[in-house]
Amino acid sequence: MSNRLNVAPNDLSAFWMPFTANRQFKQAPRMLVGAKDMHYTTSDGRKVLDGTAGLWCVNAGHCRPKITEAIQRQAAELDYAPAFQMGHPIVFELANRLVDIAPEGMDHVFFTNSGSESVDTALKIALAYHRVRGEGSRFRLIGRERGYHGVNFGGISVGGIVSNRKMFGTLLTGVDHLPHTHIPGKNTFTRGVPEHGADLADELERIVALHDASTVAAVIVEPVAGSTGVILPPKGYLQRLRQICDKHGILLIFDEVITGFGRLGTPFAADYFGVTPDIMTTAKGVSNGVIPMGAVFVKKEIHDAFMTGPEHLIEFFHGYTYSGNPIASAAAIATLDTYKEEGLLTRGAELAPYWEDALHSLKGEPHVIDVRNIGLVGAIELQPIAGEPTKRAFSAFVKAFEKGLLIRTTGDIIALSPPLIIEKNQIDELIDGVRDILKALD
Ligand code: PXG
Ligand code: PLP
Repeated sequence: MSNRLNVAPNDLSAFWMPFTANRQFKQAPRMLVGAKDMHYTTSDGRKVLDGTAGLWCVNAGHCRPKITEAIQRQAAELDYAPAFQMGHPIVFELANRLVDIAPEGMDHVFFTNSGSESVDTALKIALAYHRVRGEGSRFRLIGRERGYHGVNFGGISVGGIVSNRKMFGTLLTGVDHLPHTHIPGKNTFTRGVPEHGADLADELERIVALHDASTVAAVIVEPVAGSTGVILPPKGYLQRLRQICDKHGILLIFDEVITGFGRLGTPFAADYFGVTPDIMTTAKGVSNGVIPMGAVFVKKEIHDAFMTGPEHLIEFFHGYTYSGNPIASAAAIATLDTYKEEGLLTRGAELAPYWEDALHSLKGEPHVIDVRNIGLVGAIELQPIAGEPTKRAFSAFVKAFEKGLLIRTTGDIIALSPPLIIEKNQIDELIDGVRDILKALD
């Protein structure tokens, strides 16, 4: 017999919250109880404008009827089907739909349940791909400083966030890191992609020379780094990474967990920059964040390299209980329908100039030392309080929530990434709200 009745309904202690200051939160909880389109509703009945699409994932806005209905229908019809050695039609339909909108040549999809799982899946595909081709000596993975690739062991190994790595032992071996591309002295208050720094891609040549190309399997980067404060690739940088990878037979992985599904005003960042990776990791926007799902896109040649040997044997020893589960698949198809009907995968491009002007109008406001933008992403970097990094931005976050705005902060950077359905007057509301908060900050 459950003892649930003995637990006070407002007892917050059992849930160990992810990436949260648990003790602080539980003293003054910020609870969301409802959502519709651009807004959340709080437990005290207030409306909060969503300036972050949840956590960069609710690209079509909240509680969209088509997605809700698809989930309800699917849950009543086929709730779960085994993912291994069995199939159901919905996931095949979804894979075809995704390939249709993916960059040219990315013809196959492997399903996961999160960005972290997508990243570890992509790294494993890269290693195994070289091995099945008889190049098993390519075991090294190259990430980048300030990269975020989720929290699983592969992802934190190639990731470049010290606090996400330092507690967890030796991580994966054979990993090296490119330098990040944030160079404040040279690129400040840049509108869109910055001018300076394409040569930072040449560091890959140095790393390859050190280890020898015959040991390097793959390079993984976020085309635009989101989590560590919106760091843009300098003009020509991604093209140069692509060239160096090609020259040395190294796979290029784009982690598009944030940039995928319209965030930059194109379906994927690969489209925005005109650079096609070999493997592309996605999650978040694939299902509008509503049901956990991730999708790893793979070039035909990589997939086909596995399709050799006796046909009754499993080709790739990897997969999750919930890979492509029916309800997530139905949610994702309804999400793609919604994106299509409302033109959301390119709406960011229409709004980007307005968004850019609005963001850059914050230049000159108190504490603002940089503003960056691309597509429907923005970052406002604040001067940290001396000796107390992150405190100023966190207090902006708390004040914003009290004022009815959901913003996201990382370090002393405010990151904004609203649902792609945002209207111009809501952009004004968001940016003017941030302006008022900046003026009131210590
Ligand atoms: N890769 C990238 C590029 C990401 O941005 C992940 C992998 C991991 O995805 P999952 O689904 O395992 O969380 C991410 C996730 C933030 C923030 O505020 C960013 C993420 C997640 C939560 C918060 O910057 N990115
Ligand atoms: N741990 C145990 C004991 C399991 O049996 C399984 C899956 O069968 C897993 C972990 C992996 O779970 P998932 O497939 O949901 O990632």
